Amino acid sequence: MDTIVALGTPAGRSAIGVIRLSGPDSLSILRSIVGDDHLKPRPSQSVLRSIRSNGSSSILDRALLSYFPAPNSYTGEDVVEISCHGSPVILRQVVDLTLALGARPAGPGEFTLRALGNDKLNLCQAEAIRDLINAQTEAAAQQALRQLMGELSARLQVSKQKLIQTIVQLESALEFVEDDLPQLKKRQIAAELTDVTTAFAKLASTFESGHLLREGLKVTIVGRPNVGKSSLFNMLLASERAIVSEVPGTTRDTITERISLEGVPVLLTDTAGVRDSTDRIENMGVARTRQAMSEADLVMVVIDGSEDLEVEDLRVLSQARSGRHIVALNKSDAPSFAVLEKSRPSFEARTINVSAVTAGGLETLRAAILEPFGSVDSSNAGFLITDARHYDLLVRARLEVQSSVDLLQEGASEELILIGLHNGLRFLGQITGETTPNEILTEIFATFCIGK
Ligand SMILES: Nc1nc2c(ncn2[C@@H]2O[C@H](COP(=O)(O)OP(=O)(O)OP(=O)(O)O)[C@@H](O)[C@H]2O)c(=O)[nH]1
Ligand SMILES: [Mg+2]
Repeated sequence: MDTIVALGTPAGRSAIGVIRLSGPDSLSILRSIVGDDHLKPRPSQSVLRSIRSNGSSSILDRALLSYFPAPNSYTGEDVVEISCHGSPVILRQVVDLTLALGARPAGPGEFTLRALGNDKLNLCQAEAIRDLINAQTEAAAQQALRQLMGELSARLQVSKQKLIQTIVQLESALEFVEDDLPQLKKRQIAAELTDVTTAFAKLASTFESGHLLREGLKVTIVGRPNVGKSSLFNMLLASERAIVSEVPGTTRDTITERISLEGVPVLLTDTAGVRDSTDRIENMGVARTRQAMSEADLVMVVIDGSEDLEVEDLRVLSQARSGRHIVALNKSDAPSFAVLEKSRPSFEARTINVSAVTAGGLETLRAAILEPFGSVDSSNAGFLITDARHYDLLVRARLEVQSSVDLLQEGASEELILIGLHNGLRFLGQITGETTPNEILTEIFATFCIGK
């Protein structure tokens, strides 16, 4: 095994930059760069030393050094952490020193891959570390943390145990009994396996919310000029981000900002008002509006409820119809709003009366954005499946076990029943990593950042 090195903190200036080494030569490399052959910091202690380039008397930096001997380290190998001043110039020089002494630049997630190889964590815990780092909202970070603490593995372990017990029973029946399984035994096994499939189905059903929490939603606000798109955008952002004015055609370009709705990360895009124009720049803006509309998970069509519907409103509505959309009927504070309400045709889509001026309807609008995507209860104590890979394997495991239950009830032979159970167990093992093929592992770790 070689020794790997990477910057554990983001590239760029910062107060402190941490360089991390893992592998058998970590300590000897550390000793070389501080020029002390006997240095051995205790795991619970950091020591302050000067780092010098090889054979030179000039100091590169004063740094705090930590040493975590194998196997009690993150990777399970000898690990060294060097906390330098966070200057990109210094960090580069120190990393280069370690490279000259035989370390190799770490690939994405390679520290965690080594931790996995040394059984410091299982695969879904490793993935949780990646998700924790990437989490865009508190709720998403909470879910990642729960997965890291082993909640998913623990839940799967219960079902795994039941599957293994059933497999043992069926296999011993195969070996020792000439006759078929007694009816009572069969019923018992069927009940156990049904418990397993129910648990899988229950866990898999949390994916809709979990996926939303992890990936978030793209929401695009569209409408004809001056209906209050930018005003609503600012209201949802709780900040005066976009320019608002009474001049139609104020917004020329798309503006995107991130917000959190019930813990779901939402990328909200304000767009240029859609109308036929002879202005070249405005038309470029409208083209961008169309693009943002086509990329959205949900389109919010804004209509000015204080005025009669215009042809342009109907045009935008018909363009939005092909995808998920809601209607924000804005300016509900205006006196004409109530007057027009009586004659206004109702819209096909979910319609919310709002006012960007009084913030009336804001909560309803926030809820309506999430409504089409199922209920997201990120506040509740439920554990959620957030990763499509886990979901897919759970569904496959459930189908396999279900097929075994069906075969059992049809009176099929133990050999046949066992196939589904072994497959189910294998799929579970792929979630936690015991049976994950190497090429899949490579694919998963390619999504990690370098230095983790
Ligand atoms: N009374 C009232 N006026 C509003 C409301 N929302 C926006 N306005 C006014 O409507 C005008 C247009 O608002 P904007 O938010 O700039 O409209 P827009 O849809 O972004 O317009 P463009 O960028 O030109 O497409 C401004 O004068 C706002 O103050 C509302 O809820 N009530
Ligand atoms: Mg605008």
